Amino acid sequence: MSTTLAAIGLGSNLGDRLGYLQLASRGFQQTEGVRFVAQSPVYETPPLGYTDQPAFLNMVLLLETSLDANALLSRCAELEDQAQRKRLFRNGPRTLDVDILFLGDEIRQHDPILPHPRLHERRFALQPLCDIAPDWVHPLLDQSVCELLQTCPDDSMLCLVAQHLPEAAGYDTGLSHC
Ligand code: PH2
Ligand code: MG
Ligand code: MG
Repeated sequence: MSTTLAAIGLGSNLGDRLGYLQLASRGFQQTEGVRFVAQSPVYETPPLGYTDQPAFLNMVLLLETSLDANALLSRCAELEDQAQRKRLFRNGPRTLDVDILFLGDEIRQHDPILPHPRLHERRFALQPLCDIAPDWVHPLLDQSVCELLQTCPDDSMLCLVAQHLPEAAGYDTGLSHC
């Protein structure tokens, strides 16, 4: 069966943020048709866009998958539901956001739009992606993730809070000194 490499962006800025990232990571590890390849470090990032909301934790997962774009999007939505995500308003605070950033070199104009339409404008997505897949070339912009990061107009300060997710839930990472 043919498989594709997917880059998945995770974000959380409500409640047990690290726990929600873990929920998503474990959820994908238990998904049929998905093989877990790599996880980025976890960063604390200032909210971009609508700024009157708490800081986010962001990270990226690399998955090898036989799922197509629609099936992968459904799985992302299921994991957001498991985190009791409430859609308050667009770009508002959320327990868990799970976005497909890349699915191989697939280009799509409809949900899920691929590559993610705002990936190249967002340091909170480009930095963790660059940590684990710097040479991945954006199929529309024809630049590597690393090059996109260097020219990214977003100059947010990201704070590295963990090299990887802790194994056990509820782990104290001492996020407060960020
Ligand atoms: N997600 C958004 C809007 N703004 N800012 C940060 N720092 N991290 C996010 O994940 C994020 C955001 C919409 O999905
Ligand atoms: Mg998002
Ligand atoms: Mg989303």
